[in-house]
Amino acid sequence: MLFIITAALFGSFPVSAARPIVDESNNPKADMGFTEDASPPTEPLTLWYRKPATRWETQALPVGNGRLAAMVFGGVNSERIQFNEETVWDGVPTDYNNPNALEALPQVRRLLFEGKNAEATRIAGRNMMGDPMKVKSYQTLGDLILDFPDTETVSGYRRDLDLTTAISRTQYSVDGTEYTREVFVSEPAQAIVVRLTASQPGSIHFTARLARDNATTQSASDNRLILRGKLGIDYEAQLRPIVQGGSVECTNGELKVSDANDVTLLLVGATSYNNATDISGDATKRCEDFLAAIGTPAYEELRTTHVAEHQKLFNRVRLDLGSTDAVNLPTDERLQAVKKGKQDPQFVSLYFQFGRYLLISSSRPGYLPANLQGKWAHHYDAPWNSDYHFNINFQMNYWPAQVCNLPECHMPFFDYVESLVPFGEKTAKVHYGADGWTLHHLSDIYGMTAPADGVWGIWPMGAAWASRGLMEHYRFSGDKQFLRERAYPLMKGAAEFMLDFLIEAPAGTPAAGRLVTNPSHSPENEFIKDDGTKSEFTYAATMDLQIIHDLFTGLLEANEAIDPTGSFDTKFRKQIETALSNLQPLQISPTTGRLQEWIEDYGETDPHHRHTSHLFGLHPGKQITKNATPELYEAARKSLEARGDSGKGWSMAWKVNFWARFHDGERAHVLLSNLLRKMTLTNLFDTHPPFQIDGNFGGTAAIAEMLLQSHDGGIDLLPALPSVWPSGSVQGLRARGGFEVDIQWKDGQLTEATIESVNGNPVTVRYGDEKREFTLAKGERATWDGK
Ligand code: FUC
Repeated sequence: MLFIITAALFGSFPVSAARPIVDESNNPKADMGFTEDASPPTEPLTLWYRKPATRWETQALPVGNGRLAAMVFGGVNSERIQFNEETVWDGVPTDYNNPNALEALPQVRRLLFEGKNAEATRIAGRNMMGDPMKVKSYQTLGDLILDFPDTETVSGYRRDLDLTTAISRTQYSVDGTEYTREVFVSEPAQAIVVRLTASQPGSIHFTARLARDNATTQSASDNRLILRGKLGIDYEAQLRPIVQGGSVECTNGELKVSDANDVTLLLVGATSYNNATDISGDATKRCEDFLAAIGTPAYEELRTTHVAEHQKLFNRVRLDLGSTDAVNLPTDERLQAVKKGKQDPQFVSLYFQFGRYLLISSSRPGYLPANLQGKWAHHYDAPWNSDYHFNINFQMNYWPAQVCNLPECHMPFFDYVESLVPFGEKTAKVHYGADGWTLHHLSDIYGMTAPADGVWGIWPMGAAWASRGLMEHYRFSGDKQFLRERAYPLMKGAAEFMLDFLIEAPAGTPAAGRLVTNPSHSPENEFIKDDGTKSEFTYAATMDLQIIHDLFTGLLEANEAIDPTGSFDTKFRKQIETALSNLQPLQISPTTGRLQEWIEDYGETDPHHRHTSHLFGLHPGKQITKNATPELYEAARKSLEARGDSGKGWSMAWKVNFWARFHDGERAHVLLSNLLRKMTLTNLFDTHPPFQIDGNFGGTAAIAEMLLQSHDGGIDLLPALPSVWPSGSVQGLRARGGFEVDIQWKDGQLTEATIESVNGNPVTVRYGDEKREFTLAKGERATWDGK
């Protein structure tokens, strides 16, 4: 019989400040003697484990719908589900610009041209930084804690995350009763859904509470739990239970469920954030509206719509690199084996699909883009604020979006970058007296576009780099309306800034008479001058020249695509052509044969520095390619050799992409193995440490880049296939020009590829030294068989 006591009679009343979060790492029961009889997954795209998570960064499992995110621990006596809502950021709308900056600019420029780097650094540090020059942190929304009756007799424990359904499941038995918990974040329902079932009726007993520092909790009518608080924004979470059987009490901020047959918990969250200048929304109403819109559907209905929505995106790409019996091991044991040198190609496929899963779960149309931790952060003061870093990390998050067939997931990046334009226009004016728009190395959700953190933040290249993402969307999709209405204006604004910012290098400098950037950095790296002094601050760092080349050539490409007769935006096109021909060219060091990182052939303080910025033109850019610029290509290879094979997670992921672009499958695989062995945590998150998601995304993109490239005037099939993946197949990758590509190979040789044309463009396809031309109508497929 259904017997539910509601708190409706008592109405809604505040009870207490939220109690502290349970830290499972201090819970001795978390390590109770779990038996090892959990069965392997039937689906190889599942992460699974034989023990609950004790540590957030390394073990808990991520679920998300692009706006909400959660980390599931899978505890037996106590479950912790930490959750996020994407706009829970500390801070308030702020004008970060510094009115003193412009006045200092000419002096700083002169000093840098004169080689007085230290003095330039001092003056720039005092006058040219944003005010304030720090952003505040993205934060957790809270924890959902479920406390169960204590037990020490658990058998058959297993927790997992099925990438194909985006559901995390915890299963175990206590005294003959099997318990199952499923957690997912539904995009259609805009809720975190927790489902508790048991094999015996009336066996579900637990208390639930919401917890967060500096928040209050309440119990409300219809048994809702409410968590509420304020940073600059107001934030709120509401949990509503749907209970079958047994009894429910909801008092003092605690929900008590006894003797239930099954329970569904719906957890919603919202803030008062409307946009970067308006935080006057109503968080409470938003939560109530979310819950009202969901109603009281059957769990199966919620689950089915969630899975269908996820699979619409996830199922587009399949990757088979071969398998071994390691596929039957729990994921932590597999990772340990990989760390010891086991070749486990299916683990690489799992890692690849995990990256796609993370993008689907942290970046959906209509919401903010994935930040440094996607949307997963348990902190109040996250590493690097869990913000948007534009000097590689943020862009790297989106490297897999197009090629891995998730262009919808790229949309939040475009929306966010566009939202920064008015702020970037102001920064361009106030800091540089320039037209157009600019942004520096990091941003937040309150319109930060000024230089941040320190003098290394005076790097006004962010807008130019970010707007290439929109051009890439056009290249892959052929969407001319998008090109004309969104990509072109954004790139044009970034270029208008550059036209004003570029300055002719004076006589006596190595770049005399050429257009250069000043001030400039090769992000976060330092050089040694002939007199032994060190500096990061300079003019015409190679990366700047490559980013500008990429932007200007991208604009010319866009201009021609919009109107092949050459009559579109003619005056501006000519300005770009002139500036491009006057831009300081890239230089090859006469002593090392490497691509120079700086305007002079300086010494390096850290030859293995994590940033390899001067190879931007090799990847993600396309200025340096095997076919078009063979000399620069060789010089870039020497630079990469010198940088070595180590680095932080994102840095290693970048190097896999570089080696793939050198068509060196063996070396790419060495770096990929390093990424998996040294920089991958038990839950497959990339570590910086502690956790930074760009390594996952960069790694996923790199695996695709090893199998398919399309940046060098055609499609390259299997350009960097390592010998450890002798046979396999990939389906559903996308190529520039508007193609979907399936590839199969055996004994290290291509056996068949099909290229489906989405736009009816002609295409050159290459495999090794062989080259074929295809002219395909829209929807037509060409087949390349291996013979
Ligand atoms: C860049 C990197 C750091 C870190 C930070 C978020 O500044 O140099 O390693 O990834 O971004």
